[in-house]
Amino acid sequence: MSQATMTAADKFGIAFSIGFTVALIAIAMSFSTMSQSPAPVVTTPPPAPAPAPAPAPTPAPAPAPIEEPAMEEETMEEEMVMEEEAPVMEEKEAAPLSAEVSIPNGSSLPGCEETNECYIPYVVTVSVGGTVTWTNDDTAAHTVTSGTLQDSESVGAIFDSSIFMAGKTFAYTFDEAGTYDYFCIVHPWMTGQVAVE
Ligand SMILES: [Cu+2]
Repeated sequence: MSQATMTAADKFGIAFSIGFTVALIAIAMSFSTMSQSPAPVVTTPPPAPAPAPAPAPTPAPAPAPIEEPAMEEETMEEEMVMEEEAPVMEEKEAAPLSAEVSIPNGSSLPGCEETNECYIPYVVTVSVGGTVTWTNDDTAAHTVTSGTLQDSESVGAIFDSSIFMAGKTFAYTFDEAGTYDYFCIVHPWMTGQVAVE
């Protein structure tokens, strides 16, 4: 039997086979689709924790104004204060090693004692070891006698020039500190002092 002579039954059988196969495939495909239909449960991962908000950038503090000039001024003020507070050395002028006293003209008459001008200066100062020189600038004779007339024992106890004439001088060196009174024996109102420091 040749292909040209296939019977109708044969043709039907072939067609049926093809159709059946196609149907099976279609069903199979549908099944596979159905089996896949339930969408796989997609487990959504927990949302990633939101990143911690970045700390707001704190604005940089404005730069402090430069105060160096002020500091320099303060330093200068401190230095000035220190200079002001520096102890000032008060140097007391040392007494001289020599001094002069004048017996002025007219001292032989009372009255010069009213202004302490019978010996000028009335108080003469020298240092220990210093020498005082008296000059008779009057026309009369005088003395330079230690002590006071009121204390007879003191009269001339330390020094006494005795009478010396006009234009003459008398000198005495003092080796001990103290205040020495003296006067003129001829004119007892004439008094003076020597201060030895
Ligand atoms: Cu005198």
